[in-house]
Amino acid sequence: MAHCPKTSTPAPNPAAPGRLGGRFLLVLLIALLVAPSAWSRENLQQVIKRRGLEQKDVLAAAKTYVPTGKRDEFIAFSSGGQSGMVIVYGIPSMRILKYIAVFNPEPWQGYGFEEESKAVLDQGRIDGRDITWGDTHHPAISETDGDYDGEFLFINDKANPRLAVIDLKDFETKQIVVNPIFQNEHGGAFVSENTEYVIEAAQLAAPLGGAYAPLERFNEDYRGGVTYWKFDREKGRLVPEESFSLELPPYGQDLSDFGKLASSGWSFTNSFCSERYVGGIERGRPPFEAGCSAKDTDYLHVINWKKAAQVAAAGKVEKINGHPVIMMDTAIKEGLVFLIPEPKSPHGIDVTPDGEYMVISGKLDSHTYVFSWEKIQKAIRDKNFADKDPYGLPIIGLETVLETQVPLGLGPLHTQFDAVDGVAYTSLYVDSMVARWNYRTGKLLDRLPIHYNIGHLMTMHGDTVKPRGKYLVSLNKLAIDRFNPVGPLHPQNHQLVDIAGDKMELLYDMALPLGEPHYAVAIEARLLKPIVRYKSGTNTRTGERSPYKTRAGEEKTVRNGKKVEVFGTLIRSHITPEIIEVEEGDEVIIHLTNLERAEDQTHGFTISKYNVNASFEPGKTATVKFVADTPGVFPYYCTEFCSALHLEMEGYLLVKPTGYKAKVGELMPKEEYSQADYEKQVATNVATQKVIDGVVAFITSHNYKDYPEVVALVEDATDQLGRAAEPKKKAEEQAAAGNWHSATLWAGQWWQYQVKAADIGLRAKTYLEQHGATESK
Ligand code: CUK
Ligand code: CUA
Repeated sequence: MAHCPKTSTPAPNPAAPGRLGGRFLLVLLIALLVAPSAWSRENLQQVIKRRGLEQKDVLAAAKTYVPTGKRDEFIAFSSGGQSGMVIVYGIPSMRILKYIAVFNPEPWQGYGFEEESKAVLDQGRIDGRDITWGDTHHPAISETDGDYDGEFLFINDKANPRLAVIDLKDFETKQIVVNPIFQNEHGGAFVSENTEYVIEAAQLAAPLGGAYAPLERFNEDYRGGVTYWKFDREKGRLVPEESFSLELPPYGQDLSDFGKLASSGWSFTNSFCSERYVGGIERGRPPFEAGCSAKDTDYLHVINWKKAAQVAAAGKVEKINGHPVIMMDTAIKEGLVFLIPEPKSPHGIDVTPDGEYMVISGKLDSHTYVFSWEKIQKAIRDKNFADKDPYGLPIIGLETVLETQVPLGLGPLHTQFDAVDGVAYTSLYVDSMVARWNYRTGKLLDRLPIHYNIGHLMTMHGDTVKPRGKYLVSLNKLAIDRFNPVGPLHPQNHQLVDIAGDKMELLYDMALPLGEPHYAVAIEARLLKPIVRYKSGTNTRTGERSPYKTRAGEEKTVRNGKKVEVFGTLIRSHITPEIIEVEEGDEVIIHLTNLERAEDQTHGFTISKYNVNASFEPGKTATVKFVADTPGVFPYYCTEFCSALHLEMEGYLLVKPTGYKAKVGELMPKEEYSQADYEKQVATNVATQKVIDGVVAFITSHNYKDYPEVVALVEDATDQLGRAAEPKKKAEEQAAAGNWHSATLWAGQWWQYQVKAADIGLRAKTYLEQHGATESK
């Protein structure tokens, strides 16, 4: 079917297309019948031997293999590091399902090419500059009552302090916000228990709001901070007007986490350079890394965000760049921020599922520390402070709140939790290991070597109130020798670990060749409910009906001075209009609507040499815009292999040179089809209809209504076949008038709709056969 003849030459086709499809089906059926016996020539033992596998390999394969047509139990969202994207994959298969474009243009999704998505990227402009990349670190799934609800995903950009909102209804980026006061950030995105706020903590201190100050004034003028972005779940957007920040000392704030259950209403942010050291070897000073790890401890910031929100709402703020900031004096007066010494140069701060403990690891300390929330609260209540920092913030003594201190190994970083109460997993960067331990008993339970240099790790729902256990993914920084070499730049390695048993078991290595993922989150697949199509004419980036929505039959081209605006449609296998004629220098705006309702019937659109590209999922309306400043002939076509006649989904943009005059006698090629051509085509169509009737008979006699997938296919096929009526009528009219050329072409168009219907019908038939539908006569 891929080699069906072109629209303009239907007559010379020797074989009826339906019969061709039928033959394909026959061949397929025979292949399916024969194949198992071919495979069974080698048994499992022989394969194990031939491939040099061990029993544990086969077991690992059986634990991770998801047979064709079956689905994964969990879906992971991984940051894509420098790619600026989010990577979506299934667990346990580790099959990559999608790259979601967030901070950078991405052609497949049309992101940054269509006007609608350009508008999203434009929200991320900084100081009038396009920022076409991001360093994504921490994805966060929206939560309800402290557990993932599967509605939204947030991701931060560490390099250019930004947050993005992805709607999990369609896995598309809907919003980017720029932090109004920071110069960079790291401790985002983390969400509160009911996604009231998304937190973003600064990292490298700088004057708030972007002003200049010399490094000599670091202690006085440089500041850190945290921003609480208000989230409006109804609208699915962050609300800058209702968001606020807290000014913090220039301590290099790092990761954050929200409290939950017992510690509800509070948030925690650690820091890694409370020395406030400023390097500068060019000024003869020891480097940052030496000065920033001189002291034994840094500070955990304990913040009462619920109260802070009230203080901000009461207007006790300073406006910086129009954004409300609670200054440190106010924070001290209102009792909003408390510091606790923590092991030096820590990385992760992770609140236990019950919210009772805060787990902190210092990269340069082999212990992981567990702070007790009860003890922290008591110290705050009793005003039991050991000291004040140079800015007057109260410091609670480490010993006052320390519950336990567990030696896990070298370079502990991040912690996640198990479904089993008390059990936690901590990544050991220097040891390249995962430690399994119990934060209640302080006992180390197991250690598993990984390859190599683990950063974050992730368990299923591992940072929620209800971790699911089962699997752990180790997000490794280095792959070194694990995969086939691909040059000096290596992929990253996500290793899947089975944590269901007494001993952790390594199951699978997945190469991730898209930036350096930092954190990932995994949700039960059943909690995600993405749509398969948009309401017809949707601007997918706003979720609203596009004013440019175009219905079948309402396509038009409107000229207004030097502006040419096209309102077109896409449907298998046709772009309307097929010809766009403009003058050199015209501004061309093309709005297209994908009229399809069928699942996965995406069309793409490109015009050669004009950097025009877009993606149209079923129901989507989008716009491309350019100035036709180069005269010439520019083919356009659909970029998705959407049907048997996909190659014919094409057209021409004609850009007439200024002052071009048509020559006398310029005509379309001479018309040439005869009555014989027409009759041959009609015979083909009649034969095709027989095949369709046969397929329909099969489907309707096989309780197809029990299969929603087939019902959708049948609807789609019926729709396609319904479209054949009009060209059929036209063909017959033209034939009656003796216009054989035109009659042949219309008969060809009639046949095309039959071919599409047959194609879909056969897919439905195959589906029924493969799913064991029985005859219901
Ligand atoms: S970070 Cu990179 S491994 Cu940005 Cu959470 Cu720890
Ligand atoms: Cu539409 Cu190819």
